Amino acid sequence: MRLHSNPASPFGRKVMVAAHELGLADRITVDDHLLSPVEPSEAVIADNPLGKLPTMVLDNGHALYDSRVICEYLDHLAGGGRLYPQAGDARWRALTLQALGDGMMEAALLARYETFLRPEELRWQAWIEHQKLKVQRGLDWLEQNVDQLAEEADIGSITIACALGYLDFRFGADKWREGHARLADWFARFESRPSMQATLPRQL
Ligand code: 99T
Repeated sequence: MRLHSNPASPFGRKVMVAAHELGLADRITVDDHLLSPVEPSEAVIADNPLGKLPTMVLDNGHALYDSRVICEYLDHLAGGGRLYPQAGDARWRALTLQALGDGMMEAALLARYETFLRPEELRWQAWIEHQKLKVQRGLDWLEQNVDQLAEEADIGSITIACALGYLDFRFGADKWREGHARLADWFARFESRPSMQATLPRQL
């Protein structure tokens, strides 16, 4: 399997953390790309019309995206039900945590594109602030509900951990740990997992 990704992408990290947890990482060849919405990669677009990372190309040539579909595919490949609790509450909880973590990463990424990518004269401060407020509300909710986060890896805990790792990587100055001590403790434990250590974000 070939994965179009980027070592800075929290969505790409989510896929690789899942792969490490499932014992599948060495079956994936990673192709790193530098791209943005205004400087897309033709190689990625050839496999995914959205031009987004991560995109996985299977050995039969079929492409899978986005990170949710790829993670579910990997879980299936590893026998199923490993990262996705099968029963009742635990399942809906893990999937909803995945949605929260993905949403926090999307909001953080939109705030980053607005500052880093958009020409200065076109920047919209209220947009940045409201994207960051989504992240802030997510952090506040997680701090209050930290008992919902599994100590073991499932699709919910992996996604939230990748979102927090992305905040450290791109928004360190915002000091998300302040006011979120219980969440910070959970993250410190989770981040020590070999799967998280093997996928630390870096600039390409
Ligand atoms: O939107 C684009 O055209 C380029 N952006 C991406 O491909 C980002 C890279 S993170 N990926 C996504 O937005 C994927 C979201 C999707 N729902 C999923 O896979 O779950 C780059 C981070 C950074 O450079 O800071």
